[in-house]
Parts: sequence; structure tokens; C-alpha cells
Amino acid sequence: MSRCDFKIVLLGSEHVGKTSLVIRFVNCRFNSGTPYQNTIGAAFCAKQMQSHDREFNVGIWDTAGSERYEAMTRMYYRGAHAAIICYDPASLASWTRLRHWLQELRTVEEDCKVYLCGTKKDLLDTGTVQREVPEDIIATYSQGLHGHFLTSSKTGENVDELFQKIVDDCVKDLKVMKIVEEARVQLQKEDNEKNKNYCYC
Ligand SMILES: Nc1nc2c(ncn2[C@@H]2O[C@H](COP(=O)(O)OP(=O)(O)O)[C@@H](O)[C@H]2O)c(=O)[nH]1
Ligand SMILES: [Mg+2]
Repeated sequence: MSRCDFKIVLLGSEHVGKTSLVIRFVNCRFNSGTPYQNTIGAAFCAKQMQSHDREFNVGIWDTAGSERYEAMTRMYYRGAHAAIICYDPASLASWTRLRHWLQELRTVEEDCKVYLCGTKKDLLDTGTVQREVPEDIIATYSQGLHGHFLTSSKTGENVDELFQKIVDDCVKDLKVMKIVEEARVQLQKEDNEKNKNYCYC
């Protein structure tokens, strides 16, 4: 059995740190000093995670964020259980754009759980950059959503916590879990069917 139980999609403007967040979470590393590489269309990766003493296969879609690929990005919202909408606290433009992603997402996947993620916390902590998005605005805006995390892909701070919260929330959601269980049963059936048709002689 290998299909993903949960689908998470990452949204947000170019350069806010979506790809770095996924790489930190999945591969536990940070590519500092390497030249910026725009994600083309979207990239997919998966990770095994635990919640409530059970194992889940989590699929993560990292989208491009560029307007050039927007029509394509919409394809990746479909069926998403959760979305992480990233912004850079030092970039007001990335915050303004966030509303757009939220509206887009809601038109395609009404029930999708939404998490805001302020990126590059290490740069704020060291005073390398100045905060442009006021904290009270973020707090007000996050109220109707499933959570807000301030992360650093460089240090790893709050990255695991963000993904763990998403999976824990999905596991607690009976509607989501019903679909997950049904998909697992279906997959098992298909596996059994394949094995039956296989000739061992
Ligand atoms: N210091 C620091 N730099 C980061 C962090 N996350 C991303 N970056 C840098 O920001 C730039 C854009 O990151 P990337 O993940 O490619 O952004 P994307 O376009 O949203 O996928 C890259 O130069 C990263 O090294 C972080 O947490 N801390
Ligand atoms: Mg990227």
C-alpha cells in the first residue's frame, strides 16, 4: 500500500520560502548559499508521519507561486486536506497576496484546512530584516483559520510542529478519516486482486 492518506499543498508568492520549508521538513536540511531555483509548476514529495499511534503517508505539493503557473497551480488544490499559505513577515507584498491564495483555494476546495506560515524567522530574530507585516493584523486574520506558525527553515524552528499539527487535525476530523479508511480498504482490495491474478507456477 503506498497511496497518500493526506494531501497538503503549499501556496504563497515566489521567494517566500515554500520549497525550503518542504526540504527542511522532508530532508532535514537547508540549502543556504545555493542560487535561487524557481519551482516549475509544482513538486511532489511524501513523508511517513505518526499521529495517535498510527502511521500515515503524507503527500506534499510544493507549488510555484508565480503568476505564470497560476492556472496550473489550481490543479494542485484539488482534493487537498490542508493548505499551508506562506508569507514572509518582512514583505508586505507577500502578505497582501495571501488573501488571493485563500480566495482561490476556497473556490476549489471549500473544506480544506488552512494554516498560515510566516517564514524566515531566523532573519527577524537576528535583526537582519525588519518586520513589515504587523503581528496584530496576522492574529486577527488567522482567527478563522486552523493555525498560524512562524518558522525558520534555516534552524528548523517550528517546522515539524506545523506539519504535526496538520496531521493531528486531519486525524481528529471524522469526515476526513472516513475517506482515508475507505481509500485504504479500496487499495487493499486492489492489491488482493492483483495478487490473485498473478501466476506463481
Ligand atoms: N535565512 C533564511 N532564508 C530562507 C528561509 N527559507 C527560505 N530562505 C531563502 O529564501 C529564498 C527563497 O526560498 P525558496 O524556498 O526557494 O522560496 P519559494 O520560491 O517560495 O519556494 C532562498 O534563497 C532561500 O535560501 C529561512 O527560513 N531562513
Ligand atoms: Mg519554490
